[in-house]
Amino acid sequence: MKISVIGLGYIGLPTAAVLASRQVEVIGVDVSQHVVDTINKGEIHIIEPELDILVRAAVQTGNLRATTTPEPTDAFIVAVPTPFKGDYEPDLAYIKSAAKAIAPVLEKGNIVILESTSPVGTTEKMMQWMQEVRPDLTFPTLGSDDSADIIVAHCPERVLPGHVVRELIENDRIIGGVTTQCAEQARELYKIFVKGDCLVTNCRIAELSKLVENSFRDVNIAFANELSLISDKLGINVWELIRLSNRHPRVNILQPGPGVGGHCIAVDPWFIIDSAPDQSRLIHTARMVNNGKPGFILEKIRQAAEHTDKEITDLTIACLGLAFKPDIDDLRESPALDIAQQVGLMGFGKLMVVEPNICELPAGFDEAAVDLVELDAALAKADVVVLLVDHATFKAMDRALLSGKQVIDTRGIWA
Ligand code: SAJ
Repeated sequence: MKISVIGLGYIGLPTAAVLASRQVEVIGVDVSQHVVDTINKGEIHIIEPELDILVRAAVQTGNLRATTTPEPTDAFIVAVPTPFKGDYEPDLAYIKSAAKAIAPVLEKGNIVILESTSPVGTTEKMMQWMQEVRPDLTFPTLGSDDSADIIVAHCPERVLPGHVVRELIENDRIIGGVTTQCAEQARELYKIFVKGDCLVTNCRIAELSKLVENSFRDVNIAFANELSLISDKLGINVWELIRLSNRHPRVNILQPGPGVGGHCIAVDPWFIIDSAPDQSRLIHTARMVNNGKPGFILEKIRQAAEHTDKEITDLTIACLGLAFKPDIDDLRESPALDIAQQVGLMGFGKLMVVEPNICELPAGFDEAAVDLVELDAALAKADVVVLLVDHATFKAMDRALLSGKQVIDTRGIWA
C-alpha cells in the first residue's frame, strides 16, 4: 500500500513517519518548500521527542519522501490545520485546498481520510470539494450503504504534544466512516500502526467526539480557574482547597493556571459553539472563564508592584515561562506569552523573561525594555517574580531565592 499524508505538521509528520516505519511507502505532501526540503534531508522542522530519529530512519530507508505536489497513491490522509477566523468562526480553507489538490490524482478504490479537527459536517464538505473537481467519480453518502468509487472517513487525532509518537500508536482511535464500508476500510489502514482499539462509527459522531473531548477538558480547567477566582476573593489557598477536595472518591478537579493555551483546547470548543450557539452555554462560559484568566493575573501583577516601596519605573520584573504548557517550546495561543507581552507595556523599569526552551524572544516585545535571560540572572535582579509555566527547572529551583520579592505563582508550584 502507498499512502499520502497531506500536511506535514505536528500530526501529519509523526503519522507519516510511523507509517513509514511499518514498511509502508509514504509520500508526504506540504505546501512549504522549506518543510519538504528539511524532511527530504532526514531532518525535522518541529520539536517532538523521538520524531527526529523516526523521520531520519524513514527517509534513509526510502519509505518516506516529501513533495509539494500530490501524486497518485492508494490512500490520502489529510492532516492540515483548522484554525478559527477573527470572530471564532472555523476556517476550513486548508481542508478545502487539500481536497482540491488531491482530487485530480484520485483513482477508483482510493481512501481519503480527514484527520484534522473539524466542525460537524466537514467530512461531507470535503467530499463536495473533491466532487467539484472530479464529477466522473462517485463519493459515498452518509446514511446510505451504497458503495462508491472513493472511500471517505474522518479519524480525528487525539495525541498529546510531547508524547505524540507513543500516543499515536497506543491510543484508541475513533474511525468515522461516511458509510459502514468506509469505516471498515479506514480501520484496516489504522490497524497498520495503532495498537489501541479502533472504534468504528460515522463521520459526524467522530467529528463531534474530538471537539467534545477537548471541550470536556476546557470546561474542567475552567472550573479550576473559577475556583481560583473564588478562593482569591475569600482569602483561601486554592491549591490546598483542590488537593483536599480531590480526596473525595468521585471528585477530580484539574489545576488552575494563567489561562488555557495551545492550538487545540483553546480553539476546538469554538467549533461546537459556532454550530450550536444557543445550546452551548456551558462550553461558551468555560471559554470566557479561561480567556479571562490572563486579565486577572495582570491585575495581580499591578497590585504586587504597588506593594513594593519603589516606583514601577524603578522595578525589575521577571516572567518565568512563555510556553503554553510545561517542558515544551510551543508558544501557540500561550497565555504565558500573552501575559509577558502585556507586562512589557505596564511601565516596569526592566522586564526579564526566562524560557529555557527557546533561544530568542518571539515578536511582540519592545526589545529595548526586555531581556531573555537565565533563571539565576532573573532571580538575582527581580523585585517581582511571576511564575507562568510549571517547567521542571522552575519546580526544582531553590525557593529561598524568592525571599524578599513579590511573587505571583500562577501554577501553584511554590504554594
Ligand atoms: N491546563 C491547565 N490546567 C490543567 C491542565 C491543563 O491550565 O489542569 C492548560 C495547560 O497549561 C495548557 C492547556 O490547558 O495551556 C492545554 O494543555 P493540555 O495538556 O490539557 O492539552 P493539549 O492542548 O496539549 O492537548 C489536548 C489533548 N486533549 C485532551 O486531553 C482532551 C490531546 O489529547 C489532544 O490530541 C490535543 O489537545 C489536540 O490535538 O486536540
